[in-house]
Order: sequence, then structure tokens, then C-alpha cells
Amino acid sequence: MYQHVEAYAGDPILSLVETFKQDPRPNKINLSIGIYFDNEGKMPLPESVRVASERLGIKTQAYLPMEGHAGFREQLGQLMLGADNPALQAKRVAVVQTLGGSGALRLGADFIHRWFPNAKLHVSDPTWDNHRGIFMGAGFTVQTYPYYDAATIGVKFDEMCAYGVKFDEMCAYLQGLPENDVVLLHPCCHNPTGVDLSVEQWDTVLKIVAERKLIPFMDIAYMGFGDTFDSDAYAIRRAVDLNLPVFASCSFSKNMSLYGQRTGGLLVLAPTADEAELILGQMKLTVRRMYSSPPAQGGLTAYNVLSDADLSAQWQNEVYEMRDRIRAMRQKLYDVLSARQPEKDYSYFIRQRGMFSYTGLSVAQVHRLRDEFAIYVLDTGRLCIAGLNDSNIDTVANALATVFAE
Ligand code: KET
Repeated sequence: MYQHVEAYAGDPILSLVETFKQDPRPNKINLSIGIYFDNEGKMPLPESVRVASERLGIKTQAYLPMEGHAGFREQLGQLMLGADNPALQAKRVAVVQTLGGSGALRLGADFIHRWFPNAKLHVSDPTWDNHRGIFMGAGFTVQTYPYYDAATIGVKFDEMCAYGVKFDEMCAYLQGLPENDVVLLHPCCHNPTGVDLSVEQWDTVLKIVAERKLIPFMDIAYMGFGDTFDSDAYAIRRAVDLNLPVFASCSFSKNMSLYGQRTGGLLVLAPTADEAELILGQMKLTVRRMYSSPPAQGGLTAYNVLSDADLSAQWQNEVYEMRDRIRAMRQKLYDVLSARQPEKDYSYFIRQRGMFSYTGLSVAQVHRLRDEFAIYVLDTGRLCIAGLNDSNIDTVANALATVFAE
């Protein structure tokens, strides 16, 4: 009966995690998926999130409304846009609690495809693999805009953020797009490259988005891991200030360690409060027909963190500690690699931001790391820096130096 069903080739990230789990070698190191591990190699629960979830406790949870918990939605709007954002006060922002960042992407994609059926999606080259998958699943044609400049690896730059982007080509591409096409942008900690736009570059990109009347879809899954919470949200806030038809998909998977609780949200800026209500209505309809309502435990935990001034401040500091540990690991990699191969410039390891480093490893080098050293990195050469710690950093840095020397 099911012989005609196509076999699933597997996902480049999740399948590799499965292969890793089955690897019997005791010294194996997982640097594939974007999960934050602490210096002990454990997935930590921030103390603020632990306190918040303890306050919530384990009890019967009634169904949340289709659009999610009202307090969570309010807090999410304030976290993303700033507490006193006039668009929030004017009720021009539709906010929905979603199943993680992925759920927000899909909900936004479904909405745009339903009401702007000719709109295409444009993603950066490269991007998180599932961006393409989620939007194609919603019926989109997906194209890529120039972004990462591999040729800049190994070259010294003065400005951290001016590094690594084919900026002129990117702008020229965006300038050629038709009205209402969707541009998927990473406000901070670009996945997989770790190469972000500078403030000036954002201003230029958003100016083009405004002129061409494009729809900016901002996917923020690493808020607080790049710089500060406020500066990581710069592109979203600037787009809102410019009154662009912003979609922002947000995830608490990484910065609250709420991976399995599926906690995130979608924000959509509308020209008027009435239109925001229309958008929200359609989103409720989509949710009702797909999964009815979001899970309560994660949303309420996040709400308990964000709505308590002390816990919220503590949480942001805990994310900054994670950010700083990642930075220290970057520095350590750089130090070991530079000491072993002083003729090469490995400063891109410290320039890149967020959880990932786009290492420049070839597929053959990635496979050698896996086969010979039991170190798991994506085939694209993306390495999760957040999986490094004081116990494995020397092993990884030396293995990298060995395969780079090939
Ligand atoms: N957006 C980006 C940019 C992203 O990296 C992820 C997850 C998500 C959205 C999904 O967020 P969630 O809240 O889990 O639905 N990325 C990591 C995990 C994964 O692939 O699922 C990763 O790139 O490893």
C-alpha cells in the first residue's frame, strides 16, 4: 500500500545528531547542532528559567488560546521591540505564541503565501537549511541572495562587522526584486556563517527593502548571543521604526534552553491596528486548523521570567555569560591554531558571532574529522562553538590544525 511513498533522505543537522548518538567511540565530540552546552558539556538550564518554571510547577494546564498566552505575547513584543515602542502602544503589532522559531517561520510563511500568493522568498547564500524547507512546505518558490564571501577567510580586516559579506552584490540583488517579495534576514548571529551586517549595512539594506516595497522576514533565534539584547534586535527595531511590513520569528530554544518546550513567537507589524487584528485573526485560524493551540509549559515559563524584573535581568546576564564563554572558546581555538600555523590568519574564528563558526573546512576535511577524530561538524563546515569546553578544546583545535594542514 505504501510502496509508492518516497523515502526521506533525512535532515542534514538532525540526521547527523542521530549518527553521533550511534557512534560507539567514547571520546566523540558533537559540534553539529545549535545547542548551547556549558563548560561541563551539559545542556544547562539558566537559574532564572529554573526559578520561573518552579514557580509555575507541574499542574493541569488548560488549553491556551489559539494565539497563545496573553502575558507571554505582551512580554515578547516588549522584549523584541523595546518596552515603550509606539507601534506596540498603537496595537499595530500582531503577536502569536508559536511552536519555537520554526513554528513562527511556518505560520508567517503560510500567511504570506495565502494573501500574497505570487511572493517569492529570498534567503541568504548560505542560510539555515530549514528556512528553505519551511517556506517550500508553505508553497513558496525559494531563491538565494549573495551573502557570505568565502574569499575573505584568512584576510585581515579592521572592522569586525565589515568582514565576510558580499555586500554590494547583496544590495544589487535586492534592488532587482519585485514588490512584496519576501527577504529572509538574520538580525544577529547569522546561521551558519556567524557573519553579521554592521549597523550601517542594515540601514542600507532596510532602505532598499523600503524602496522596493519588500517584506522583511527577520528570524531571530540567538538574541543575546551576538552582543546585547538591544543591539541584537537592532535590525528588527529599525525596520519597525521605518514602518516596514516586518515579520519577526523569535525563538527561546537557545537563550532560555527551552528547546523541547517549543517556545517562540511571531510578530507582524501592520499599518493600522485594524489590519493587525485581521492578521491575528487569520493566524488564529491557521493555528486552529493545524494544532489548535500552542503548548503551555514553555510559554508560561518564559512569561514568568520576562514579567519579573529581577528574573528577567538575571536571565539576560546568564545569556551574556553563555555569550562570553562562546567568545572565550573562539579565542582559544584561534590561539591554538595560530600557534600551530602562524602563517595562516585564523582571526575569522574570533570575528564571527553567535554559536557557529563557518570554518572553511571542505567536505573531505569534515569527514576526516569525523572518521579519524570522532569530531562531528556539519558537511558545510559549520562548527558549533557552544559545544566546546575546557576539556575538549585542545583536542578539537589540534584536530582542526591537522586537517587544515592537509
Ligand atoms: N532559526 C534559526 C536561524 C535557527 O538556527 C534555528 C535552529 C531555528 C530558527 C529553529 O528554532 P526552534 O525554536 O528550535 O524551532 N537551529 C538549530 C537547530 C535546528 O536545526 O533545529 C541549528 O541550526 O542547529
